[in-house]
Amino acid sequence: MRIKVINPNTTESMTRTIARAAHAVAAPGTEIIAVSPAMGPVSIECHYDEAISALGVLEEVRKGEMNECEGYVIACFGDPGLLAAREIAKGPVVGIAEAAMHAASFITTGFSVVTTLTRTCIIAEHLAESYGMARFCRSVRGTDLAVLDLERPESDAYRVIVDQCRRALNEDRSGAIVLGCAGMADLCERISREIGAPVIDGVSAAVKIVEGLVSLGLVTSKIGDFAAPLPKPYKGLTSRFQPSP
Ligand code: 2AL
Repeated sequence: MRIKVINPNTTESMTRTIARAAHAVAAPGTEIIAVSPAMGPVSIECHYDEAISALGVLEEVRKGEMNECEGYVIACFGDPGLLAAREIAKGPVVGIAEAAMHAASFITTGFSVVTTLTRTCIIAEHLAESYGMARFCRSVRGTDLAVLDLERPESDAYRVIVDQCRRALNEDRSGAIVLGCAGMADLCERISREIGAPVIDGVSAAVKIVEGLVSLGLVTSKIGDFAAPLPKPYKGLTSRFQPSP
């Protein structure tokens, strides 16, 4: 089974972190293709970054469809382009925020998301609402770490994240932590050991969910809104994204 894991930002080092997390959980026989798009922001930390990065995600899904990919993971915690990707993919497409939140809801009645910049908290809160996960989500805690700080040892990111995880368990009555950025994937096991509670990395969770769906023979339903986009002219810069008949 071939699963394409798309890092919607264009930082290759973060794509390698994501690829390691995906390979670590993939079943024997699952091929992981981890990529970042050729275009787009180096990190995604606001609505604007998300809107622009969705184009790169869609480009990678389009290429994946020509390369016999059977499922996709969108490896950014805002799940940019998720619903649009489902319209152009045959197989399942899963975002890491939805994967992590759903996984958390199976193992606790209440989880906290620990994420990067405080301004991104609202994005995670909106997603929890739209995924029906708000009643499981006891808090979304920002760390004021920029996404690329996660790559800088001098940022002390690990300590800052662990501190917020502990506060989520103690002050918010959460039973598990959802990591709110794909760039945190490599910290998951270490944080879990340190805080003594389950910690969910969405990249690993999404890979296992896509694997499970593909094994069940399930594809994205083309009945209703995930049907292929209607062919029509797209003008200007967007013309290369024009849906073909
Ligand atoms: C993310 C993420 O997962 N990748 C990225 O560039 N931004 N999410 C976040 N909340 O900062």
